[in-house]
Amino acid sequence: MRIKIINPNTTQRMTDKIGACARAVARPGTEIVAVSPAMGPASIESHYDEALAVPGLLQEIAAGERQGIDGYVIACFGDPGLLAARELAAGPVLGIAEAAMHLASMVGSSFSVVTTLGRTIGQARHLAQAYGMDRFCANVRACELPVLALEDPRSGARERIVAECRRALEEDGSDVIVLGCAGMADLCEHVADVLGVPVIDGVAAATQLVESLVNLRLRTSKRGELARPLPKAYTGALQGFALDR
Ligand code: 5HY
Repeated sequence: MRIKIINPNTTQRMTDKIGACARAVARPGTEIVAVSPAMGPASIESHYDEALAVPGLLQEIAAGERQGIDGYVIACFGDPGLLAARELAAGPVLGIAEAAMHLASMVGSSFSVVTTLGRTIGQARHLAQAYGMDRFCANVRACELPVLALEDPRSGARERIVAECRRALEEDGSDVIVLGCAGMADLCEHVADVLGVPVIDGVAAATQLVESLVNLRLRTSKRGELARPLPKAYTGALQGFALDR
């Protein structure tokens, strides 16, 4: 089975880390292809960044359809372009926020999301609502860390994330932690060891869930809303996005 993990930001160092974390949980026989699009933002920290990350992400989905990819993971906690990607792909597509929240709801009574910048809290809350996970989501918190600080060993990111996760358990009444950025994937085990509660990284969660869906031969239904988009012309910089059928 071949699974494509798409980091919609263009920071290759983070993509390499995400790929390594996915391979660490993938089953034998699963090939993980981890990519960043040729175009997009260096990090995604706003609605503007998210919107501009989607065309590159969709180019990678379209390429995956030509490469015989069985399933996809969108490795950004905003799950940007998830439904558009599902329309384009035959196989299953999961977002890391969606996967992490669903697994969190199965191993505790409520979870807290710990994310990077405060300005992304709204998007995480919005996704919890959209996925019907808001009744399990005790709170969404931020460490006020820029996403790319996660790639800088001198930033003290790990200590700040552990501290915020500890505060979440003390103040939110939650018993599970969801890490709110793909760039935190490599910290999951450490945070779980320190705090002694389930800590969920969406990259690992989504990788295993996509594997399960493919194994169960479950693919996105093309009957209604998520059917392949109808062919039409796109102009300007988007000309290349026209679909043949
Ligand atoms: C992410 N941004 O997972 C999100 C995290 C965030 O570039 N990768 C990013 O803060 O929304």
